[in-house]
Amino acid sequence: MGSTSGRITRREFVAASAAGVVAGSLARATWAAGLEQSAARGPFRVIIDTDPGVDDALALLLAMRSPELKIEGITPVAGNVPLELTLPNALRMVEIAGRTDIPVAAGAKAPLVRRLITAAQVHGENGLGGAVFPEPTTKPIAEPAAEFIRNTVRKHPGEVTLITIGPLTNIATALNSDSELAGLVPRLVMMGGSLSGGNVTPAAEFNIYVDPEAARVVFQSGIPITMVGLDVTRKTSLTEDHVRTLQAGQNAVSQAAAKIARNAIDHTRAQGFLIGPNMHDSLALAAFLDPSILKWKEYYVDVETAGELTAGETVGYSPTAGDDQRRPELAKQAAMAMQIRGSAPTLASTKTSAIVRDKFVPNTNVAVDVDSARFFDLLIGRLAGKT
Ligand SMILES: [Ca+2]
Repeated sequence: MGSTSGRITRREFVAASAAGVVAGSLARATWAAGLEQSAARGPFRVIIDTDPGVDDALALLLAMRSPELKIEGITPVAGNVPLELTLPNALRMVEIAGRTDIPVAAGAKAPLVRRLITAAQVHGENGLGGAVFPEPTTKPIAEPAAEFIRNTVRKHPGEVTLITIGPLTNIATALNSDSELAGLVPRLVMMGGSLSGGNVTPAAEFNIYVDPEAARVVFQSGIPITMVGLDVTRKTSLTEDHVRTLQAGQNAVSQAAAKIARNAIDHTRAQGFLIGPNMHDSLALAAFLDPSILKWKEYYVDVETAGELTAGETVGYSPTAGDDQRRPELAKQAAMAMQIRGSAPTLASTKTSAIVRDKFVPNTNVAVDVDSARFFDLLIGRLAGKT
């Protein structure tokens, strides 16, 4: 959808983004249909951007056990713990899965413009909840993550889905380096955001909180986005039964997953929580593998970057959310006329209007409900090697 040569102007970019949203609706339809036929169509090319991270580790193992995926590469980023840990943790996972054929490219050490805030209190000092695995012997490729993402997308235009389960720094860096790149990405599936309150602050989910400016680049890029946020991941909880099933699995992936899961549950319990840890990142993978596990609703989503308390909040606009229902014959008309409104301009600002966009155009398919039992059947079944 972008112009084919040279830098594009702001006007062209806006036009391309609008076209991208329309193309995105089509892509969404073919995406879901395509997955049903995936056995016949062969695997989907994906890049997994990640900050392992306890649930990242399980998500990576799930991905590497999923024949629907052709994993072009894994791109660790700083997030749950610093890059000095997320990079070797990603390498450990490819070694455990026997998938050292998958390139791992080192990503950003820090967010675009902010200091790195980690979640070591949740993921343990080593990022894997204290589960210890040997030092990896596999090395990352020489190409940095953002370059790897750009080159891989350019090599297979329209084919590489980005699955992001960490802060979006690597993706934003790739998009900022190449104004046509967004138009070549068919879809980005993220664990991130929330339309029902945050987990790091009352407003923000961790992945968006860490690098809100990067998240904003992604949401405004025109790439059709699938958002699997706290609205649904909070409804997943790992149990003792899941761990027992993993422990019974007679393969390296199952045993490693059991060890990570065991530590994660113990850690959660030690903190006094009544239910096991949420499987945030694996649910994003599952959403790509089988979208029918979740329920979806289209929103225009943007990211708060200016707030002193709310940076990283994902704000979802929908003509059918919030307002009282109208008579059906007026509802469609009102939806078409709905403007995207931001905060009122201050007296000191040169802006005079609160209107951000003239008209509602969805950019994100947001997961709003999940069948948790079906999700765990997929996750635990594949990790344990039963399916
Ligand atoms: Ca993560």
